[in-house]
Amino acid sequence: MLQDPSAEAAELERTFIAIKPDGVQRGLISEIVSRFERKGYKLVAIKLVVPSKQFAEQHYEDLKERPFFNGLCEFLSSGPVLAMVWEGQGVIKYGRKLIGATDPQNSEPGTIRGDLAIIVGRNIIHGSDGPETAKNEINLWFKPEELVNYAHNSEKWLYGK
Ligand code: IDP
Ligand code: MG
Repeated sequence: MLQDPSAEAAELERTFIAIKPDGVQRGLISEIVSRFERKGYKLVAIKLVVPSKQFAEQHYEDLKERPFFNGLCEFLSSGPVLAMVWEGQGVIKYGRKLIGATDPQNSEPGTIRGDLAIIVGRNIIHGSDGPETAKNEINLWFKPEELVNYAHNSEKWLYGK
């Protein structure tokens, strides 16, 4: 049963995480990547990109009625963004916990935004907020061939199988 590849596939969960231009410019890439890596999640895709404004608008489409939408999209497209896909059991929901509340004024200490950011407009990181958005965002930012399927040696220690 544990050897059944279809059972393994059912457990596979992936989320889209991006370090925004402020996080990149502030030299926080390794700090942020290491928090996901040390938790035990598996990095399956990573690239540094400068998204166009139109691409940023697509990414944040659900926020287009909000007053900060234009500034947000201007900012996301203002410089390099580190786009990543992380995999692991529960990574979508727990990834959001690692990131912390949207407004760093409300993010708990110990979270990425709580420890490393001060204002909501410069909160350094994005993470998918659910399974549907994770799927859409991964498809928006990455081509299928950019996602790397591989076994990680740590998995048997992380998951006990
Ligand atoms: P999230 O990034 O925690 O998922 P969302 O509500 O999806 O939060 O908002 C997307 C991004 O828009 C936030 O990360 C933040 O950069 C920005 N944002 C959200 N609310 C405000 C606001 O009230 N003023 C300015 N920027 C905001
Ligand atoms: Mg969001």
